[in-house]
Amino acid sequence: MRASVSVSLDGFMESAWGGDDGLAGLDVVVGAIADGARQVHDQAQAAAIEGALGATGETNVHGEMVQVLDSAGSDIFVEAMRGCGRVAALGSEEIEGVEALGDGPAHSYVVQMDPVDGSSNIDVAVTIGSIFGIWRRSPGEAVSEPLLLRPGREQAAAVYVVYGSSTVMVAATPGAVNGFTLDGVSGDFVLTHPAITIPEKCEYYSTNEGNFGKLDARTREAVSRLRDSHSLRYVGSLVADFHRNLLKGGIFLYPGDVKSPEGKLRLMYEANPLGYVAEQAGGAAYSDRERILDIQPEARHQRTPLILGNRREVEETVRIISG
Ligand code: AHM
Ligand code: MG
Repeated sequence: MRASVSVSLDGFMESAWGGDDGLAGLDVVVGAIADGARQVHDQAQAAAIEGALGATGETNVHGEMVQVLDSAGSDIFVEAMRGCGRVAALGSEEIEGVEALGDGPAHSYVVQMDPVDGSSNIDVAVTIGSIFGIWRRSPGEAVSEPLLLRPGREQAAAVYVVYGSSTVMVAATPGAVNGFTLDGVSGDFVLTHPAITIPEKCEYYSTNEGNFGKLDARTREAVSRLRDSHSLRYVGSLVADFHRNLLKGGIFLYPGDVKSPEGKLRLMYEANPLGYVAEQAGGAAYSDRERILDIQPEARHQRTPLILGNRREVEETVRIISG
């Protein structure tokens, strides 16, 4: 396995945000995410050989089994965020409390992450991901819980990484969404998907059809309508399903059901960052009733229904679900 060294992000400075002074140091944060992603990529590739598959035997704050790679990925990104010197506080799907990383003037960002998304796919060599929402911190702002309870529309940037047949990092900054592919030889991320916009045509829908019987009547109607007019693709890793829909055109749904009205996915670690990417690429993200980025969070680990992707299909689906 390669030693941890800084990776270069080909073209990020030029392609990202057009030199917005309000985002000084963002390239350092995104570079640290890239560095962590390369390490997670290496660990995922080697996991079976090094006996690092399976569960740790512990459960996380959501009551879910923690996989060995969940735990390793969390440690890698906590260290990457701490080490970059620009992140004041970190919230994580895998960590109950707030990680306070620094309160100096350079610590001008707050990050919330799902370090390893799609954990149930690790043991079967299917695509997984990592997700990051990045908010600004004003100088002197206290590093405590309220700093991490801000709506998604205030994000400065959002990033996800998909570890699939190749490893791709997608970074969204105001008005720009760019994709960088990991060069397995040099360890650098190379700009391969400049200026991503979600296609007008919605080819696919992605949802867990096995939950159909648990949905209310209006949500069933919305899913049935998509079923009749679109091809189904469902990996069961949110990042993988979203990435396909972003590049090829599609809609992802994880609605609430009769037993779990708020669904399964987490507002701060999954819905907000991917909602931000979707909107910057011309798409949309809603719960069953409102724009994801406008939800005022009440708890860092709260869940939300999520309808994400092609703007026209998202709006029509929300219209049906909300009656
Ligand atoms: P995780 O973050 O603990 O891996 O769980 C979230 C995952 C998403 O990646 C995916 O969209 C969803 O759970 C799949 O759930 P289900 O198996 O119920 O379809
Ligand atoms: Mg997840």
